[in-house]
Amino acid sequence: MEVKTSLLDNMIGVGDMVLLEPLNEDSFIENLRKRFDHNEIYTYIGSVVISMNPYRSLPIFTPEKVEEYLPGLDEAYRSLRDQDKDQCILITGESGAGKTEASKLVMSYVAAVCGKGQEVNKVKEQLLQSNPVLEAFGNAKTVRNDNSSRFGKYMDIEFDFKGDPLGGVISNYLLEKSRVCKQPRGERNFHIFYQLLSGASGDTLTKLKLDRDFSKYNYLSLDSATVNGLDDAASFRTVRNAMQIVGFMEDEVQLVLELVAAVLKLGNIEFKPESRVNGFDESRVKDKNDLKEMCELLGIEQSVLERAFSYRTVEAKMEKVSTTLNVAQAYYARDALAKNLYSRLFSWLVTRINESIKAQAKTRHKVMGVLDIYGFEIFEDNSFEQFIINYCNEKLQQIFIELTLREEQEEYVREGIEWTNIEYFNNAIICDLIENNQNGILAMLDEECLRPGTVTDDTFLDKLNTICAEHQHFESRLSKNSKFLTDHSLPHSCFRIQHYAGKVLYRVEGFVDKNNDLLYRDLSQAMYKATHSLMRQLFPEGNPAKVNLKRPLTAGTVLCIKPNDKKAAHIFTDSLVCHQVRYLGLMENVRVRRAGYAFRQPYEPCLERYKMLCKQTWPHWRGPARDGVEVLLTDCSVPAEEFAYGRSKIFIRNPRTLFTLEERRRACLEDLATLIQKIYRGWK
Ligand code: AOV
Ligand code: MG
Repeated sequence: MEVKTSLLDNMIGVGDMVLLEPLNEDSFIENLRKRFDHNEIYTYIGSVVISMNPYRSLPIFTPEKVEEYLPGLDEAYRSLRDQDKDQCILITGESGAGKTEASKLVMSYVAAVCGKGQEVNKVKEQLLQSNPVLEAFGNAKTVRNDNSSRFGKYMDIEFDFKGDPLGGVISNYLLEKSRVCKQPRGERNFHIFYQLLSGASGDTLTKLKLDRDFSKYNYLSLDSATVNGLDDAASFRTVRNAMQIVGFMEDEVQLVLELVAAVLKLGNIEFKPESRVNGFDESRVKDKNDLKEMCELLGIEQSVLERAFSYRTVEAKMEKVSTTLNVAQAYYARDALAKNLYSRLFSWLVTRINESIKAQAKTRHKVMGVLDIYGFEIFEDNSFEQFIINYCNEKLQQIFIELTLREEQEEYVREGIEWTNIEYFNNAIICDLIENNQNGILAMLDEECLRPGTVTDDTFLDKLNTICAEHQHFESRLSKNSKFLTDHSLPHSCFRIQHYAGKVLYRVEGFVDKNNDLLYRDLSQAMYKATHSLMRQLFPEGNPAKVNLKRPLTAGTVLCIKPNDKKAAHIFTDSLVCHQVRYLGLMENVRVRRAGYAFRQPYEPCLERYKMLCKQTWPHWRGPARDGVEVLLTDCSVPAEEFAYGRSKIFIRNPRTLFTLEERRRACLEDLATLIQKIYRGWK
């Protein structure tokens, strides 16, 4: 048996890096490559899953197979059901590495393993079908990924005590709304625009006052409007169908599509200057047809909107003053409105989906959270959006480090388990550079946006330069960090951050505006007056409710790796994989795991749960719980090297050991139940 296993390992590599001999970076990458060549895209580091993007569909993704191929998930699910612990699955990796596909697999897995009844099936179907809806509105083709997520998503799947799904809650973070108005070269707007124009019936389009031709719309980039392998018309039918399953009424779908159409119309409104006697140019709408149609779609009085594109009311010292908008300001106001309309529609969709899929609070037992964000991005031209996206990834890497490297090692030390420390790169220093309350980049940007006087992107950069000058992860041309003073590869108006996943050069142009994201009050008031029945909900005065991310305590992790930069199957580029293996800290992770223990539990609950498996501990153990656990485990003849006794907890090396105990316990309980029934029948 042993010989067979190692022969197999030679061919297709080992399934758990913890077992890899010898362990070094070369053998690590070689192992990934062997497995990739044999369609084995999952490899473990203890409970962490490494997933290699195959860029083609493999026959392993049927629901039945999912279970077999993702034992890590199985562990998360069992812990949730048996150990009564909330679970969280964090999915990380750069753009295009396969995070979103992995998150969908988690959901298919859940659907495959648990209960079957009619009610449960409906819940499962709704949870699964929320994906196509959110992807249509929140994903887009980018240079890195034809179906790139442009928002962060956290979904809690809620279970009852039997482990059947009851429903879910989705939270969304920071949709990249600037995409609505402008897309980088080679990229598209959100899928829904193209899907609607390609897939809707002629009748629907007429009602929405739309034309099938993409080129009629300013907001749709044309150089990459059609994407190989994407059938927008078919996707539109899928999305419509999914909306129906999730529980949208026909008229709600219509309302949503009206807003999508209104955004396209809005983009076509153009302005021209009109000279005034006082010498100022005042903006006027050029051709009123698009304005008129947009107002009809939303039920807004045309004159109200027209005025809001020419004037803006400013409140000063209890007085309302009306100032005129020039053409540039009018375009700015138009785009701000489009971005707000669309992003608020997106948030509304999430709220609406949550209404359908939410579980009955009474019966909720445990949750499994799945986090899928936009992956780390480096483009030729990086702006505010990349800055925010990369910051999110930096934070996620922090959580990952905390969970797998820092907390893990600290706990061994705390519990007095023999331990040799393993060094790793902690990116907390980069997070601090960005988020520090006093002089982090975000704080400085906010401060600059609030400062009276002339604020431009360059004044913001000056400010950054003076404060960040000494930070080793920050570089700019003006930086006092002399090594970069002569670095002419760094253009003007740019700064560079050494992120955990690579150096990124950001251009400051647009940072101030995008951070301000000003929607003039006249426009939000005009929207609030609209008769379209969603508008009042989309433009309430005051703050939108904040989403807060509560992360359950224990976590499983999926790390997605991109094998090549060509979005192609069968290609494994060593240097690219190696780079990802390094920045994700995978070698350090294997080292910690190898020396470590997968599970731990305080002595009391452990003894309480398994005491029935041993005569000496059942029904009561008199004495310290630690000793009881020792007696129990010895009695169950679990090998000594499987355990370590900490100060307050028992540490178990292999999760399988725990499952064996669980199975014995279940058998024991069943025997007990049978016995009780027999006695009961005897009485009758
Ligand atoms: P991402 O979520 O990590 O990127 P996706 O999950 O969207 O990446 O994957 C990108 C593409 O790779 C998919 O559209 C598929 O074509 C292919 N792919 C990924 N995983 C698999 C798989 N398991 N099997 C087959 N093909 C796969 V981004 O959202 O851009 O960060 O912002
Ligand atoms: Mg994604």
